[in-house]
Amino acid sequence: MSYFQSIEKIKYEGPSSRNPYAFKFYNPEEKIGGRTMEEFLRFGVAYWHTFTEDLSDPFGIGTAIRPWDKFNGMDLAKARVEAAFEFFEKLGVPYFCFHDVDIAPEGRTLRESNQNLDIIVAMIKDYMKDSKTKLLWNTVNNFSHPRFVHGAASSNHADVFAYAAAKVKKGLEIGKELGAENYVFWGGREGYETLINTDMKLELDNLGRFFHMAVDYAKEIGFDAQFLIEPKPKEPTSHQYDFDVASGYAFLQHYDLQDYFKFNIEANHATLAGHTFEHELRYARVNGMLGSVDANQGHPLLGWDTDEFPSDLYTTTLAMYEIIKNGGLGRGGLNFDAKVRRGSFTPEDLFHAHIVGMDSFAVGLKVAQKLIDDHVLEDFIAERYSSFHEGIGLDIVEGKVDFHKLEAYALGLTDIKHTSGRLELLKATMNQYLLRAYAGE
Ligand code: XLS
Ligand code: CA
Ligand code: CA
Repeated sequence: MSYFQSIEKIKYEGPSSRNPYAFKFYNPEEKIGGRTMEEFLRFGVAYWHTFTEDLSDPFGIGTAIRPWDKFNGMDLAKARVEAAFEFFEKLGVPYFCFHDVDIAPEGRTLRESNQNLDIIVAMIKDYMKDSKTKLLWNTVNNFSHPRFVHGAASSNHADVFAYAAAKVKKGLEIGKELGAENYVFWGGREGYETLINTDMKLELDNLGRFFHMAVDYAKEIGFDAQFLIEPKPKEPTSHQYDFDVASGYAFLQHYDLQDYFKFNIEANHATLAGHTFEHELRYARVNGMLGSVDANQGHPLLGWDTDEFPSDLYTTTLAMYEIIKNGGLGRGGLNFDAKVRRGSFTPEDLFHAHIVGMDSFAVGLKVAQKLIDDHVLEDFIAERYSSFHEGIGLDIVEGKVDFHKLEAYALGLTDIKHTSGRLELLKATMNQYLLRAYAGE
């Protein structure tokens, strides 16, 4: 049975194509900086937003019309797997990602939930044999069910800590079974609403213990995926413990976990934290902690996690700049943790959404590579910091001075000459590079 019968395989047709079911910029075989776009971008489809999501919001029920709507329970779970692999094939994506509850319904007991998972995981494994699409990462949903009302590993209730551990244990086993490249921990409800009922120290220590147990269990079963923490500052709790990369990195170092984790950076979470997407990528990169990316975008006027498909070329360019400078994402990829808008409820919209996301990152890759090849930002930045390349600056960098020497030097200064930061000139140059890529140059 076909779920997307009217849609053919999406092909690259180039910037002038008017075919809505074609890539205009994403050309999987095109080589950029020595690697094909497909190898470099490592796109992934988020199972939850594409196959499970019904597009409901706090003010209205779901609007999504999906060809698998007629099924229920385990039949629905199976239909979604069939639809998913048809979608992956038609879109030509190399990866997908899921939470446990996206692929199989929860049972009345943990045992029953695990049995449901076993059936669907076996089915997915079977489909993966004939598909080029692999598992970028999996995770477990330890936040939706009422048992997680006060958190999971940071819950006040020890039974919930145990239940959450059992679910992650199963998640790690599933990751191993399906050959996942990474395993993600997003905070979910790991945070708090108010300090007047919260033991923050115990919650943080418990989170640290939980992650160590996960590391130990992965080692025990020989699951060698890269572990990833996905920071988010708020939502659902008002204070999430993994606020951003900087606070997440401090947490990992404090609990001696920094060697086992990297970060999965989501664009919308970065902006919720009051940062740019590229800030989070840079912070992770310069600390050797950039693992993977949740490729989406927030709405500039809304203060919550809208998870829109990425279309802002300026941002995708700056993001790809960081990723190229990182030497790629290694085992990570660009997962479209993004959902179509509530008004875009047809199955066709799922294709349009992924096409705009893939094309936007392809443009970002091309423009960023060109900027790097031409040393546009590098030369300017090197010149801007040139005072550290010689004299007192070089002595500072090489650790040859102390406050006494710096004071003696400063006392002899009469005039400090600054140069312009040339922000507007650099933005104009960026626009030039972006428009040249649009013209196919
Ligand atoms: C929610 C998160 C979540 C993680 C995986 O805001 O983005 O979907 O990516 O649990
Ligand atoms: Ca995410
Ligand atoms: Ca999100």
